[in-house]
Amino acid sequence: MTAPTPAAPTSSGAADADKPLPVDVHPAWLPPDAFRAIGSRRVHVHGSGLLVDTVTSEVARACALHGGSWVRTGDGVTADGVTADGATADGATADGVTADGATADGATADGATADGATTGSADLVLRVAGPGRGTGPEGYTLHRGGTATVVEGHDPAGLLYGFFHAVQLGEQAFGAHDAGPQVHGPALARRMLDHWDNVAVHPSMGQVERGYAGGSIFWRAGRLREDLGRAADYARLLAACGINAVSVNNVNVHRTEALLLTERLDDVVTLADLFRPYGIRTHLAVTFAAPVVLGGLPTADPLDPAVRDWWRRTTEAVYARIPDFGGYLVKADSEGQPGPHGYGRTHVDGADMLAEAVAPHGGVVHWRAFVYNHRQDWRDRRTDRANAAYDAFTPHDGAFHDAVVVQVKHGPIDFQPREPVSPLIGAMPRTRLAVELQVTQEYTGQQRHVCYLAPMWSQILRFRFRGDADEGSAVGRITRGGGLVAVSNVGDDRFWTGHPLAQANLYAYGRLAWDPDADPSALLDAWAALTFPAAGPDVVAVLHAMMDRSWLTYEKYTAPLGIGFMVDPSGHYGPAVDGYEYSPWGTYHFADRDGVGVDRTLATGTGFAGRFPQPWSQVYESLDTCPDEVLLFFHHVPYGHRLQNGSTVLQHIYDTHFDGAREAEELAARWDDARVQAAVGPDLHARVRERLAEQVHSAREWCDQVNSYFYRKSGVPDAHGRPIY
Ligand code: GCV
Repeated sequence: MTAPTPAAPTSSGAADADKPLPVDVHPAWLPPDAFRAIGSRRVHVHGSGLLVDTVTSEVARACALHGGSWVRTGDGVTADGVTADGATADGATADGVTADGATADGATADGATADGATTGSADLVLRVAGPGRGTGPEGYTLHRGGTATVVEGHDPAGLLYGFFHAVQLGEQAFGAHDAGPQVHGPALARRMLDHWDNVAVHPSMGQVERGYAGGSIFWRAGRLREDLGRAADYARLLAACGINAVSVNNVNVHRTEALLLTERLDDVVTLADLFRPYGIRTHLAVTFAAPVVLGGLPTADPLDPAVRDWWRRTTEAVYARIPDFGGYLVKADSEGQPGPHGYGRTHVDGADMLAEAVAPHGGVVHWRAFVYNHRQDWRDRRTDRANAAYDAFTPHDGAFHDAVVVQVKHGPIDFQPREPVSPLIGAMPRTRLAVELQVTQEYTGQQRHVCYLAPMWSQILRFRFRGDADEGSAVGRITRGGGLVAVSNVGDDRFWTGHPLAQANLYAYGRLAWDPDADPSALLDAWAALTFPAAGPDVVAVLHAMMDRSWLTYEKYTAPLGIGFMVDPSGHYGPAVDGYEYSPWGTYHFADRDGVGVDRTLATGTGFAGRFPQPWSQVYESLDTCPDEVLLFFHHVPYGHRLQNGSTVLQHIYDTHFDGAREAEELAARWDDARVQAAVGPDLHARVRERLAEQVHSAREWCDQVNSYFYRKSGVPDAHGRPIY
């Protein structure tokens, strides 16, 4: 799939030609068929600017594919592309369209006026209407009424998102009249993906850190890729699910990657040019040590005037080349990355220095809160990694510059399949916060296992820090200040994500960032309808049966009851129950012959439960009320402790592991269905089948290792006498 770089109609009225899709790259949620409903109709685009050009280009491509016609008016330009009458397939006609907004015969094509005031005979009108009508930035209205469906963008970005909404609706966009214009707009202003892509192949982390889908679509072996067609296609896919910001390099900024800020800025300019037509701003991860490693200064002390001046000048140079540059992303004083602590300064000192450099240009600094002691003594039970970010950042609430967004991982540890929500998110009311999710499946099966993560993210976004009655304390509300961020899961794999069903995670993430209250099951429907247009209700039902609860299946056969980190330390795939137990990383389960879990209570433990406001502090503190799924995160209990579900901890571990392994087998059996194969195509079907075989194998390994471990520790057999080793 290769998207054209959208361009304004030229003086001959032509929009950019569509390029044929290379057959070997899967089109994800934008296959040609997804554009059938629009592309087979008469479409009128009205408005001006780059993003309206993009919409025009998309419409032209759709009409070229499906035989419809289009007209573009606005800003003194009129162009049309009536393919049905034998005109050129690239959406441009040779029928005498002039650059002055009128056709040669003095009337605009298709009955529309040059100012777009009438809809003429169009079936779909896409126009920029400007503010008003209840929309906000990037918003739009969609109205199925009269003879035409009308999408009106608040601004060109709104038109782009409205267009993709109409694509997603397909024929429904042209169905029965609705009650009136529906107003749509993003709940969160910044909807971002971070790439942990390295420019140079890292000796242990490779081209993409925690990447499970091949190489990077941006970088290859130390250089910007020559063929950036995939990056352009990616921009298009992202716009179609609502993403508007991308950071293009790993937060662990190594030597080569550091250079992107200065001598290799051209590469960033090139990527920004690819993203811009799809309404996506480009961000860059930078090293805090840049003044030293790039600028030759003796220090990176944020209070040193020469350092501040270096950042100011360097940032000016970036904006001179990329006027809409999004800003910097910084992992500082974290897992060995340099930061202000090295100079005796605070996070505020460091982040504000960068904010002062980007703010005059409209940029932001994403300052990550993933800060903890990764050289902990495992013998020391008082130090708790779960407390680290909370303790490091809450004293600074209200102190950060307005252009700083503190970026907080959703859980207090590190993207485990189950963690409580990070209490830091609820404890910084005077700071702009972004919540960070992980679409790449580092700890959730590495895109070898089916694991639809939207239900987990939805649960996080709906979590209310001050209880059910306080809607304003929901994570999805709090994050309005800074937006939602996630680590991307794509690579140069021809299915984009290694496991083709992992595409759904990327799509759903974008949609949840647009609307944190969206229903994960409805998002799966939307994704499936776009991605597999040939899938009837029976096949969609199979996808639901496989994916809706796949996160819970994964949880069942891996680490139990929220304890986390029983994963192989070398690659974070597969079981190693004690893999981290005697390590410096601060992730322990403390299993012994009597029990398991971490005491994080205020009364007798590390006090983590007390970092939550009421009611959660009390809910988590008490064994009687702590939810089963996070019990071992908060409490160290005997194996015989009875869960709220009535089972003992040990029997629950046995049961869930056997169940999980069996459910993995059921997934594989469901996929083996001729109707599914027909709907998704043999190629994709084969790839998923291959991954499912590995999932079944891996789930069995997890089940047997975890069960055997606890049986050997406790000496207590399974109540049902199933095989344990
Ligand atoms: C980019 C985890 C991952 C690291 C990652 C880090 C982070 O520890 O395993 O690969 O580094 O999180 O979020 O910075």
